[in-house]
Amino acid sequence: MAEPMWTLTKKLKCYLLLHVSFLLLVTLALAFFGYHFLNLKSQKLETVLFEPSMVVRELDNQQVVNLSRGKLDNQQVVKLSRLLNFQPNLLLPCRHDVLVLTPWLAPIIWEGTFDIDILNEQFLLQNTTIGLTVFAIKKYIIFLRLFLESAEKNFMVGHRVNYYIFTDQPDLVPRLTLQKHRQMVVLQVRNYSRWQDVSMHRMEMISNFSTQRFLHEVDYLVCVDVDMKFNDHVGVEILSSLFGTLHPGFFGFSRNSFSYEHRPHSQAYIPKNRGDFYYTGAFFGGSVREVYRLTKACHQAMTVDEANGIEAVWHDESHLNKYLLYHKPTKVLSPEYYWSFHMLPYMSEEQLFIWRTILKKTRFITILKNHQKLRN
Ligand code: 48C
Repeated sequence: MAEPMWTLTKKLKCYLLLHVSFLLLVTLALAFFGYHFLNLKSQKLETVLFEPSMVVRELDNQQVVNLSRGKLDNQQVVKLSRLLNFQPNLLLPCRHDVLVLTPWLAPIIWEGTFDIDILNEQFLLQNTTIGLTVFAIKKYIIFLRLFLESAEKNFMVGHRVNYYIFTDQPDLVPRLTLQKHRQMVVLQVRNYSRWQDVSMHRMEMISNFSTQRFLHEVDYLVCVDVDMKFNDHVGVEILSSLFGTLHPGFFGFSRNSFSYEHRPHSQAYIPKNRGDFYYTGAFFGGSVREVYRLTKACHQAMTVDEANGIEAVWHDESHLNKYLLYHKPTKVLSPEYYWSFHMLPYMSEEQLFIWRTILKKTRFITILKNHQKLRN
């Protein structure tokens, strides 16, 4: 039976009212949950944005308490030490007496230019392993014990280190008890009658072993001379993709007096009035990949020179300088990292005064005064 109109209208109004109320409730509910969801999202985003980076994290209060009770591992100790470090002063340069940045924005490492606690934390958290290559061939084997003992005391302390010892006399390599996370790898290699050839073929052997072993075993390579001693801290501050070390004998001199190879038909040729710095062949390094490229290029260049009947004036060191001129190092080590007290008698008063002023550390030092006796 048909319903009176007014009844229908009333029912319609009730239906519409219910429908609108329902929609209103749904809208309110959506608005409520939507607000909280977005709010949570923004909080999460903020956390992610401002969460400490992987590399450096700060300890929470409980960890600080644990530290005071001696319950933290060395990585956490490193982190806490960072909290106690001073804030860098933007208006006060760390060194005003020496250049600390190259024109290509590579840092030049001097005492006072780095905070070792921050750097240790960064490299520890990346579980970095450093390979130290050293050659002890023929009579140079006698330097190995002091070299290794001083490395145990001052080289990359607290980090993972592989000592790669290239020698023709493996039985004479001293067997030291090493710190935790360090190992000694003895690599038997041939010798050469001329000391120049021994020195130059280091590039070939480092490049060969870089692909065979180093690429899979370590993150960085540090390649040094053996007639040396680690006299003070040498740590992760030196690590970068590619680094060279300033030779103290040419420090502050015009590049025209650098002992570059100036004969055009040598592969190590550098024209007069060219050059940035004079780097020593006794201390260089970088990532395995970059050291492989450097040593491979230098070995190839020396092979070409040999075929052309020419030998660069300072052998592998000349080729290293050529390479680093055209492949700029990403970090430069100051003469703190290659110092020879044997040079002092040959220095002028002015030079001695300058060194007394700027040289705050002698970290890696020569221990052989006269090479000739040993080489003949
Ligand atoms: O191991 C040897 N044996 C040699 O007869 C000649 C060089 N060498 C290696 O080459 C040593 O590691 C030397 O330290 C290095 C070349 N460097 C020197 O002779 C001086 N430090 C300049």
